[in-house]
Amino acid sequence: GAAEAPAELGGSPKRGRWAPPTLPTEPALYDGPFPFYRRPAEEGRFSLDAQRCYHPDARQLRYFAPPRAERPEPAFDLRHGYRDLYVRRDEGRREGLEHLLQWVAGNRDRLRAQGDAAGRPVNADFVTWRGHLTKVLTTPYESQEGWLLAVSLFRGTLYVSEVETPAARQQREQRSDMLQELAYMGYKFERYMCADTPDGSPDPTGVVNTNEAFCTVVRTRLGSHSLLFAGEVDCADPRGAWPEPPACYVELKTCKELHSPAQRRSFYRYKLIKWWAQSFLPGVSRIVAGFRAPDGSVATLETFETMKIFQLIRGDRGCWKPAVCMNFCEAFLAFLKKVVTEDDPQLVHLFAWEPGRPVSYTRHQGAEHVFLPAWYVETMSG
Ligand code: 0WD
Ligand code: CA
Repeated sequence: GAAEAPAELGGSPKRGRWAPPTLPTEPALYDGPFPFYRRPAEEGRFSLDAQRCYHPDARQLRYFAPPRAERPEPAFDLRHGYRDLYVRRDEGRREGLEHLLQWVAGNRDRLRAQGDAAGRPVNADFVTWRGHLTKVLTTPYESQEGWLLAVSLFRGTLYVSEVETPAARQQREQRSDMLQELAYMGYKFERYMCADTPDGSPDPTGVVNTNEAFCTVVRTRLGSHSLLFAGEVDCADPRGAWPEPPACYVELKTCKELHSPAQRRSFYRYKLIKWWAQSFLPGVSRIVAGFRAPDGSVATLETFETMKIFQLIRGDRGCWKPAVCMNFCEAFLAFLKKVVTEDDPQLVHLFAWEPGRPVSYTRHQGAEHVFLPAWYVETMSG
């Protein structure tokens, strides 16, 4: 596609000395036709319970149960319970790909290439979290936060796992009470919008426990790359226009109230790109936003159809383009395939990116950055 050439650009030798290739991220280099992206198909589901324990089922799936009107009456109070009804996940525990790998190991009989007993145990070029791909998609337009992605090739499949940057770690550990309350408010919004059963109604009086999660595992293809990834989804709407997963899933978001056309344009430019990338990747068809007033109340809801977001931004010159995001992702995946060619779970290539710079990488053999657990390597080697 349009984005194949740039991978080569950074690889030129400097004054005769070999320099490892880099990948440029300027949007103009990826401005071509939208690449092939196969409609994502759900391959499986799993849940994490209140103790953060893995279950190979949909027990944590919740159901979309919005108020009848666009303006909830009375308004939702997103601050309610922050002090006394909040059980927080231990974010210091880095989980890496752990739960996704548990799902893969549990489904290994189905994931092998059909009729190919000698082939790779997971019939996909890439295995990763959806959230990591979201970061890749938005890279050409990101000016604030860089990322670090660790990559290992194991039995024919590239595994991609995020490593927290020192800057992100510092931010997380020093997060102000105000930012922590904002994060809580996002989860509280879900309690007002979701029920535990398809015909139930929300019970916003209960505890918010961020250990709980429902994840969908999808399979898709971007250009020549087959992908298997998991993402956490907020709820399903079995009565919506698209009743089948993954299109039946609804992503819930909160956002500061918009008061002027300038605020709305800025929201489209800087926030909607992340919402779009996150939901487009797994084929989630709708995003429902609650707009917060300064006192933490939500009186306005707005629905964004994922496939129609590009129409909202099309008129704004200088805005982000979905094709650029996808072409960059395709080029990045091609770059990984080109660089990481030795099949060895103990070998890790760390791909690093900071705004204003190209993507670069370093090579690490043994211990330090190894992220594929021994139990997984053993299970998948048998
Ligand atoms: O340990 C790590 N480095 C990470 C673990 C980083 C990112 C995610 N995770 C875990 C999450 O806890 C969850 O089990 O991976 C799973 C979600 O993966 P994803 O869907 O690929 O992640 P992403 O698209 O970034 O986030 C989806 C949702 C978030 O919704 P919003 O509306 O805020 O985007 O997953 C939740 C959150 O609700 N989430 C988290 N929950 C607890 N701890 C975290 C986190 N660190 N990150 C995202
Ligand atoms: Ca959400």
